[in-house]
Amino acid sequence: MLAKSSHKKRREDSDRGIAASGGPSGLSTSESEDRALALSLLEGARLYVILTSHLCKSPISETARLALQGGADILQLREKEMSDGDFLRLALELRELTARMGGLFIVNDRPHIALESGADGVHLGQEDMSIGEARGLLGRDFIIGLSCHSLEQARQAHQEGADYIGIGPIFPTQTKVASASGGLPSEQPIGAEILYHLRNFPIPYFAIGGINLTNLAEVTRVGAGRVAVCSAVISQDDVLNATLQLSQSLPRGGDPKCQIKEL
Ligand code: TZP
Ligand code: MG
Repeated sequence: MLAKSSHKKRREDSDRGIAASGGPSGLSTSESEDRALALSLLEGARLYVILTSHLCKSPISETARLALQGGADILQLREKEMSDGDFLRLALELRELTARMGGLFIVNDRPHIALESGADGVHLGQEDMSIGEARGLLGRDFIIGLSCHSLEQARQAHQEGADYIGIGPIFPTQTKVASASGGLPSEQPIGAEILYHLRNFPIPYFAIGGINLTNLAEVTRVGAGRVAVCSAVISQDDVLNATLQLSQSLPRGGDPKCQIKEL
């Protein structure tokens, strides 16, 4: 987790209307340290859990607590329908929880709430604002992640300065419901093979979409040592055990690509 003082400082800077990129040089010493710390936590992260209230079987904060206890490294708050006010209240709660228990906290879609809540970063989709725009609002210290659905989008995300990507959906997922017209491209499963082609990708990539304990080996065997899950954790009766099992099945320490098998 980032030092509480750094979360607090970001909120204060934001209250004064100072983007986190700081002064004319863009990076003050402490902000550089914050970024280095955030990136090292991101590098070490293996299990990324996405929280959406209506998919949780228990209250979302309890689900979040159990997920962290079970070994989740990153929590993302993803609420498509919620008002900004309710989202902010929840984000502040999750910020406090992740800071206390250890874990990065990422806000889906709403950069202003990422700033306001002192989150560690924001996660954007292909249809959201650009990485450059988000960076301008949030500054260098914030982690910016992007959802990608192809190798081309992945390379582009890296070029544009994303800190990590989510790549998927790898498997069919009920969490992103396909539209009646057969689903948007971003909702069609793309299969695990793409992960093999990402094995030397320069920034962390999280395999996402329909991943659970049963099919986890299909992604780890092609080098994806980082996964993002929603229903496999938050919709389970026993969130703690579900998280523990996933977390313990992912390689910890060293290079997550160490398990790669040739296709
Ligand atoms: N982006 C691609 S698939 C997906 C998102 C947000 C949903 C992941 O949910 P689940 O339940 O792990 O399939
Ligand atoms: Mg989005």
